[in-house]
Amino acid sequence: MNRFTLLFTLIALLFTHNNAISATYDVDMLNKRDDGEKMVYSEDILYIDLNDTVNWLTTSPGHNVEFISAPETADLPKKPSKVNKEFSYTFDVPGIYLYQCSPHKSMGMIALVIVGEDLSNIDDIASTRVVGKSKKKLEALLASL
Ligand SMILES: [Cu+2]
Repeated sequence: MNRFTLLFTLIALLFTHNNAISATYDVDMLNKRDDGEKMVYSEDILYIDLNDTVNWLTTSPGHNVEFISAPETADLPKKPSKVNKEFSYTFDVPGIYLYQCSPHKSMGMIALVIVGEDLSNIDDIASTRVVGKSKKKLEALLASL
């Protein structure tokens, strides 16, 4: 291996290593969003890479995170997160995740996380039972994908 090959290999390793570092995203749980929507997460649809982490922040009081549909092999929390508590989850299975706020699930407080640009479980998501205003919202979110 000559000096240039070594240098190239080191740069390539560094690049690969940097790409392997996963990202962390914040989602605000809100009573009102800048666009006027009430009882809403800051991101209706959040696109992330595999092994990225999402933190849901208690920016407004009274909200939580309850996963209601996800890729089959995803190891999800057994219970909804506690209301008024920050919650974090690392997504290590690709696909679409649908979650809602337990207290405001009928007010359209649902959102999607899409991991690794994988839409393969979209039919499961589309047939998930949501309530009240969340029905139309889910349709609109899926139509926008
Ligand atoms: Cu809520």
